[in-house]
Amino acid sequence: MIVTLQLIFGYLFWKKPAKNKMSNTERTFIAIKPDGVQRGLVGKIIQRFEEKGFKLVAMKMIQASQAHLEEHYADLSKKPFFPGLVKYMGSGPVVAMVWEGLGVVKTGRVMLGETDPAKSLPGTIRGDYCIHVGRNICHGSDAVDSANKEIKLWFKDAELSDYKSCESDWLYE
Ligand code: IDP
Ligand code: MG
Repeated sequence: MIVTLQLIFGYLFWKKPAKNKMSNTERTFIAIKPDGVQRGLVGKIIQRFEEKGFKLVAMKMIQASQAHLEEHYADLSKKPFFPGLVKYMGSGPVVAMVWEGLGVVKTGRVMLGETDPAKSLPGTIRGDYCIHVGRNICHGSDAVDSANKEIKLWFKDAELSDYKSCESDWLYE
């Protein structure tokens, strides 16, 4: 009897984990595109994420294959600019990174600015450092699900570092 009551109360008052609960360990995939690398903007872009307080979890320089880039941009495969986009992204090395922190996917996109640099506000990466939509120097995942997919596509599990940042107690209450 007591067990049954416990089960009923347990079920009624059990707090389901919120599906979209924000987490300090949310991760996003950020890449500095070939033009960002060629134009010497790697340090500046990394600095913005570091100074914000996000934690660098993985980073590598890689010249991606056509097949890899076609998979990365699969959602855009019907767009007229798709072949040019894949060619541009494969035209040189990119710096691929994983950054971690509360709301990092959404905030990362805000820090990047709009897809079209002409519509990006000053103070954003694209607003400050580039001009044309086809040469917008950086990539950032647009949602938590796509971030997780992109991280899997670009990094092996063993390449993701698991460490506690010494800043974390001063960044989060
Ligand atoms: P995002 O990078 O801001 O998420 P998406 O719409 O996902 O923007 O497009 C992916 C990339 O495709 C852009 O970052 C840009 O490099 C390129 N792109 C998007 N629209 C155009 C266009 O109209 N012309 C040329 N390239 C484009
Ligand atoms: Mg996108």
